[in-house]
Amino acid sequence: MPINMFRRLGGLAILHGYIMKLLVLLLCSAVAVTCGKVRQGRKFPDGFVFGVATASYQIEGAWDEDGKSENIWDYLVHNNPDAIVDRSTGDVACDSYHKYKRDVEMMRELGIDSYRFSLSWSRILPSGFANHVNEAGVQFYNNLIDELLKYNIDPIITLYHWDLPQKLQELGGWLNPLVVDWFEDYARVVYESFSDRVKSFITINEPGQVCYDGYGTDIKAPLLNATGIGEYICARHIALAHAKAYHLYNNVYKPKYGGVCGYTFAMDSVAPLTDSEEDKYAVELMTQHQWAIYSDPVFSKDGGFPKELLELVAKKSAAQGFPRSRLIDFTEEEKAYIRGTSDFYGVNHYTGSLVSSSLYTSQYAVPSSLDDIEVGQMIPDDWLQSASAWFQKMPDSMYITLKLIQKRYGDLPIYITENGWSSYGGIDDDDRVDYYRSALEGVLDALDDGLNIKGYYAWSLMDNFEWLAGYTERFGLYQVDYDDPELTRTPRKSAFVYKHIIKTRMIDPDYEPETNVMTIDEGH
Ligand code: GBH
Repeated sequence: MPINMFRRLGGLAILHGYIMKLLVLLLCSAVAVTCGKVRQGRKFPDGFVFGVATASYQIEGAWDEDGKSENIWDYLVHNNPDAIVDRSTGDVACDSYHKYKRDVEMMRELGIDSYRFSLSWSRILPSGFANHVNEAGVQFYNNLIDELLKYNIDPIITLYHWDLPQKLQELGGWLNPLVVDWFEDYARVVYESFSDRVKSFITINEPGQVCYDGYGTDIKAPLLNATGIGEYICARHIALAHAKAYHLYNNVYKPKYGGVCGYTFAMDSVAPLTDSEEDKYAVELMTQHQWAIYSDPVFSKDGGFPKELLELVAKKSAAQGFPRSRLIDFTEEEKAYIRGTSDFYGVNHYTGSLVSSSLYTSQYAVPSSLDDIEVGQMIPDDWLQSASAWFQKMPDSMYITLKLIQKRYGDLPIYITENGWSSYGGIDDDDRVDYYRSALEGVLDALDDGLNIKGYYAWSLMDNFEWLAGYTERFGLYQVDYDDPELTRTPRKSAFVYKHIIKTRMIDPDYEPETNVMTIDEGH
């Protein structure tokens, strides 16, 4: 079996890693304890931002209150309940629409600097269009923002975290080229309403998940599953929509209020299965498929989609009898319009895999974007499994990921806009504690290398509606008791540990919280 063979080769790569670690260890003991001390003594720089992140559909609830209309997630959970593992919905979720003051209190307990949350488009614009602004929806976010500012917590708004108004979906959603204008219209309302007090905006959370998960497969709403077609049409429109919303901010609101506007990508860490040239090339192709197709148009030197991907899809499309490529390139004018439209690089990082073209099997749908690149992935057995099937703890993955950004785009300001671990529940979440510590060690390693990492947002403040996994996978620093009508939030061990890291600006691997009673420290 080729898989076994490559597992063995993967084992070799890991063995190589161990040998390197052993060498480092030996070196460290040679210069007596110093290494350990230096590592332990490392501090996050002044001004480094610590935060937590959430998203509207995952926490707000109040799905039809005060004039909000249905979005694609409301529509999915109501019309296709079997698509959600536990047949749950986000109708109530964490009820943050009503409990936002408790949420802010939790942030004060943690001592965070900044809160990243997203806005529900259909709460602000119930028709999807900017013909009518729902003042009650705007008021909810005003209340939240004012509550944050009262306690010096810096709000960072994501305009779009996957909850498209259903009415726009019925018109094609991200596959309709007009979405570029619809998004700009929505962005204008958002900037008009909030940019006097909010200084950081992210246009879109994870274009790759919007396009690939939602249109190119069926792992996110609207479950379109137009493999090899939907993700590529969406990839074009979403880059243009982002750029248009960026230009609007940059031209009109930045001069007036200051502030920044950026874009956030999901990046898994991809490493070659072996040291061969083929596997290194496989890493490049998987990178192009996974995130560079979305970020190259904005951050690469020449703009546009990745060259190899364009060529591969054109070739495959022709061989499959399509009269034109399934991935339509930008015009030169569009390339120039999109390039450079982000004030920082936002990265959501969780997991990783080893890749190789020899792991490719013909099991992929034809056409599909994985079939286009002909690369397969594997996860070594010894990577710790989280509660989410897709999520294993890859050693050093945070550091590797941050270095990939630097390698591809040079030095630019980076925000880690999400990072966290999933469990089945329970307060004693030692695996999550370990995960946060290693990820943050990776951040320190990257800072040591001179990367300009400005902040880190833990995903997530509390357990929430984990998309198709419903409430079965928990990502919270705070546990939410869904059986309790009060939806009581209880800090996990990881909450105490994160608080300690924020307070000391250091990672103490031996820190054990002495209490399970959370309090708000002075000054918060
Ligand atoms: C984030 O995305 C989201 O922004 C956030 O809303 C979410 O709650 C959080 O992750 C935790 O999931 O093909 O089934 O193997 C993370 C991005 C999630 C992208 C998993 C790839 C693979 C799904 N990644 N996904 S599957």
